[in-house]
Amino acid sequence: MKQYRNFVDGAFVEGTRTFPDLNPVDGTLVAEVHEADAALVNAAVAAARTAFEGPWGRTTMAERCRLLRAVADEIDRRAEDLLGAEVADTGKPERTARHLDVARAAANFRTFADVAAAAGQESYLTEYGEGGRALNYAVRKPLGVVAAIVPWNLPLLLLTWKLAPALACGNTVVVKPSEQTPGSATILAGILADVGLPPGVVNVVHGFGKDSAGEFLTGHPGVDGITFTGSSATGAAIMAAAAPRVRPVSFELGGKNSAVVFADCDLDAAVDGLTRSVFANTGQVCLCTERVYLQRAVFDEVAERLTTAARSLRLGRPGDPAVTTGPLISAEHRRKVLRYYALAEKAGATILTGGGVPAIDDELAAGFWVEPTLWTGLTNDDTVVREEIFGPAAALIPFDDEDEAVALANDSDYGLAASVWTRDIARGHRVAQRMNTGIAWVNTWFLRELRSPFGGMGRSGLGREGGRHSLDFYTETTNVCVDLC
Ligand code: NAD
Ligand code: 6OD
Repeated sequence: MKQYRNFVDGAFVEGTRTFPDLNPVDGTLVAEVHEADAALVNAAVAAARTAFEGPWGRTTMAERCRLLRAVADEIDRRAEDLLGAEVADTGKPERTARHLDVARAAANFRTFADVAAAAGQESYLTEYGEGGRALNYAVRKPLGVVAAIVPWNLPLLLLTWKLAPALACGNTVVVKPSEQTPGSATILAGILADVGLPPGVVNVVHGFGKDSAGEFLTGHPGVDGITFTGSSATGAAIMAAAAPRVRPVSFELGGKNSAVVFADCDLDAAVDGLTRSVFANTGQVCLCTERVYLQRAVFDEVAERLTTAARSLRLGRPGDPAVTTGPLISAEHRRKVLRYYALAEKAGATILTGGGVPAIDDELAAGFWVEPTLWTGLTNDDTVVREEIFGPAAALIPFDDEDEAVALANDSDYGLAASVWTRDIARGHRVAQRMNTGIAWVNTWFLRELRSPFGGMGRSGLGREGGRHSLDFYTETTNVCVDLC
């Protein structure tokens, strides 16, 4: 049986106990994962500290950027290994994993090498008193030992989104991948060692959150900053863990994202975009749309076309090129999603399609499948329209005018993403700017510019990452003021 071990101080290390890594497609065992206990997490943080205080702390930006580019090249070279691990752990179609997860991992390393290499520093010539002058300039320094905790939905994309800028800035890192998707992080640890990252610069500890590696790491006094992507509830727990030592945190959390579709939009493009935004990765992308607001004049047509699109999604094995949609990540997550399906019915929703567990081949029956689902007849007051489902489901809700659409979309505790569909470019800008979300797309969805700020408002997160915003989080700044008189 395949073993996924921890990676500490440049070596793969066993845990005192193991837990199973299951393939969500059919419930079979992918690997045994070695759980890091408190002592091993201590060792990982100590190794990261030693590496930070050693030669890594004295590397130049140019050296680190060269290493980042070498990592990207090695990711490309070992794409099939990473792809295999990602697909086995998540069950997502190979096409999705290849184009989204693995390609983005390499792009993350290249982008942050470019961003870091191009970053300047802030400086001011300050005039004071009677002809006095001083030079103020800000020096960026790495935070130190960074804890990076990531979820299971886009495991490699989200890990490298944090790791690349943290390393570019000169930090050392202890990574805690999701217990459900330990594979790609373990392979990446080997890649980092192969391209020459010194021992201790990146460590990977496996385990769970509570009473396990996650809590051991976030509560560790040797950690200088925490970057976390995951649920809002876990974000709150990590914030509490970081509070006593007032450590910086960066949070990318849950969403309850809206799409606003105006009657003047290009309907073909909107239906295509909505199909992707509701059902991509089986709805398990934090940016996925779960609330679709449709202008009344096109409500019936869009509802009908979206239903047809949902019904044409093909569930099945990741390697089948005709398959569009994989399973949910786990039995526990499926129970949660099905609870929302039941709540929608109880609230009187009309189920346009889906609503339950699909009929599927016997050999996949032990997998965690659910039907792509669309509802009408719900309002913003219903629980399923307020809480994040994180599954392939959305409620379609009518609106009459722009102000009503904006009010409905902004009526949420979350504020991660929105999309606006219209041919009226002025309205597109106007409505997008009024969205209380970290990102608002117009006539597209999940089109990413890695230098732009990414993050959420409200329960969706704290801070921004991406481009120079990542550099801001992964560094501390000393302002030097030199009197020139
Ligand atoms: P989760 O919060 O349950 O777990 C995320 C990670 O945190 C895992 O590695 C887990 O082991 C760890 N963890 C759990 N409890 C912990 C604790 N008390 N202390 C330290 N670590 C702990 O989230 P999930 O179920 O893995 O992921 C799905 C959630 O992530 C959804 O809410 C989704 O919206 C969100 N998400 C957000 C973004 C974003 O960019 N905003 C991206 C992806 C996923
Ligand atoms: O594209 C990104 O950089 C990013 N952080 C995406 C997050 C997706 C959430 O599931």
